[in-house]
Amino acid sequence: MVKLEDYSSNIENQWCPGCSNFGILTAMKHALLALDKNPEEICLVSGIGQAAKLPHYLKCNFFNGLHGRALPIAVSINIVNPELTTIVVTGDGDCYGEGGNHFLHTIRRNPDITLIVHNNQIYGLTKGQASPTTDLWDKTRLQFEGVELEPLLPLATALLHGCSFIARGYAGDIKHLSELFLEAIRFKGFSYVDVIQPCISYGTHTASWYKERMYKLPPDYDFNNKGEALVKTTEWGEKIPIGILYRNDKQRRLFGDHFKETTFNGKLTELGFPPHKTIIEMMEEFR
Ligand SMILES: Cc1ncc(C[n+]2csc(CCOP(=O)(O)OP(=O)(O)O)c2C)c(N)n1
Ligand code: SF4
Ligand SMILES: [Mg+2]
Repeated sequence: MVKLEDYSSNIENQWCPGCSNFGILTAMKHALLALDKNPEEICLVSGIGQAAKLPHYLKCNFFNGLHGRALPIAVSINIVNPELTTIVVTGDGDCYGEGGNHFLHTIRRNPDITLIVHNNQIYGLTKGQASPTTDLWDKTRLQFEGVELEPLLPLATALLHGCSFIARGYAGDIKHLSELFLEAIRFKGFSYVDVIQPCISYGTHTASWYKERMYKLPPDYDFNNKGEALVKTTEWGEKIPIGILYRNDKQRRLFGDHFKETTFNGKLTELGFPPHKTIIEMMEEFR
């Protein structure tokens, strides 16, 4: 039986005191505890940013790579070793800006991984430039006359590209958030949770701004209905829905299934590298 302490890392935390990222970290630990998996069965993958530091503060396998590039790494990890529970932890800049292309194409691939985006609507680590989700005309430390771009609607984008599990949580509601994480991780296929994460140092909105607008989707909301989900995933501003916005229970084909059916149906890690030839033998073929 796993205990909460099993996931505790002794790396010194670099987040601002009082940052809402701490709530996400606690929610993640509780979700992993409820999964009852040992730390060695989990792999967290991140890029660069405040959000991307989360794997440092949790004891399990992790890969901390380049800005915006967490998703392709996670897809590869999942293909090579599908037994690892692979979770990407990223920020709104990392995922929707620098990594925006990977966001779209990973949804199309449908690998069996979970994506968690700490959405503080700002570039936190680099001290407050606008991100793809900063609201229109919000003033930042760089865009001091206001942001003149319409914000991206990432949840609606995910829905339109076939993502089968789409949720939004709030970093301040740890119980609800850990339940969303648990459902997302258990979901077979690409699952995606965008987390409202107020940045108290550089964010354009306070925690109260979010609290006044957020509401939990009612129990009679039908998250299997794509039409209703389109309405909810585009709702932002006066009202902000949280909960599972969309779930497609008709399982889509997983990325890698075709390869398993036609080429190799085992764990790639068992093949070793290179699979059949040495690198020198392979290079000889190109001479
Ligand atoms: C290729 C590249 N471009 C830019 C940067 C600088 N940079 C580091 S973190 C960051 C923004 C991170 O924002 P976000 O993903 O929203 O994370 P947060 O810090 O807000 O959690 C940027 C632009 C970088 N490290 N690499
Ligand atoms: S800059 Fe914002 S997101 Fe980053 S640690 Fe500080 S409060 Fe948190
Ligand atoms: Mg951010």
